[in-house]
Amino acid sequence: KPRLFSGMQPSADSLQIGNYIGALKQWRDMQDDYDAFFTVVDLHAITVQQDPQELRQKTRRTAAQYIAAGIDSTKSTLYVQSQVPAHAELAWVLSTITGFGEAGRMTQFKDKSQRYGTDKTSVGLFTYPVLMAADILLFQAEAVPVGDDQKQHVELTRDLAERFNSRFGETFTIPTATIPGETARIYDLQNPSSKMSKSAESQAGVLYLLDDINVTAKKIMRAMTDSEGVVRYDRENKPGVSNLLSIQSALTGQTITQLEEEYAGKQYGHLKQGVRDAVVAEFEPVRARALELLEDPAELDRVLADNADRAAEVAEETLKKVYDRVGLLRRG
Ligand code: AQP
Repeated sequence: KPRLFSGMQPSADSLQIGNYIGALKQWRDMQDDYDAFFTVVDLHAITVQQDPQELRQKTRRTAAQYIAAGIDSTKSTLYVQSQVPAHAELAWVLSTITGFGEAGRMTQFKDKSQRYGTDKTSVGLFTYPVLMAADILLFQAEAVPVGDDQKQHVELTRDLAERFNSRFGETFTIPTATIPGETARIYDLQNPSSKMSKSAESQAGVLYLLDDINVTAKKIMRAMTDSEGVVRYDRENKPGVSNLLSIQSALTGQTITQLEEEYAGKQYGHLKQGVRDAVVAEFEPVRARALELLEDPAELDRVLADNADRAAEVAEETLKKVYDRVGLLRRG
């Protein structure tokens, strides 16, 4: 089977619906057709300040949400990034073939560094995409299912793989980002011109997988819309309504056009109720299962450790090849 790699940062207690639609849902749908590696990328999460106790909890919680959403750790490899040292080791090698200007063009870095200011922006945040390239290339992944916001990082990964291959000989498989169609990017419900983020400053417009279902329902009913009163998709002029349509479409599989027809002549309240019902139906069982899994952290840690062993085997093989190609003197 072809290889697949993807991951998410344990940067909050709960994943949000953008992570679910952009990544997790795709993962679940693809895991049967691929030899898949799903990682909780804790080394990425520490590129911004984290509380150490909380980080461990968030890492477990993220893993529990993967399993609760349907990732099967007997079919796919589900592990924690820092438990496989090859990630950091390959990242170093790749950083030596990454241009400073090239890394500086990444829009996620530009956005985040603007948010944090120069003093709080770490070098790690700058080299984040290089670590991501290492994650993907270690597993010789062909497919990388991500949300639209990560497309640029996967492009960089491809460039680095091609550069390494041409400089040192064929080593890496060139990966492709698989991005879910027109509904790939989900926006904040209160600020529909910005991407929804799990570590957003205000939680009012973020739909968290582990939120109480009533809280989720309320956030949807209070979502920002506009004064036109017509349910139609127009990302530029009607970002709030368009976002709600995207969410419902992604969860129910109905097209945007079908939804526009369904809501023709109806008010925004109807749209919000439709979205609420779709989200609640999807989230309720995932939330219940995740909370159940978190009641036995020792068992969860055991599954993660077993899976990390499996991942390390594959990763070590690639790393060894890379060290040889680059000319590092190996122990006999
Ligand atoms: N709003 C979104 N719409 C669609 N997809 C999204 N993803 C994230 N937000 C949206 C996808 O979720 C995966 C996990 O991403 P990550 O945790 O590595 O980091 P991120 O992209 O920075 O996600 P967040 O939620 O915004 O996290 P924080 O707040 O920690 O930065 C990726 O596949 C991403 O595309």
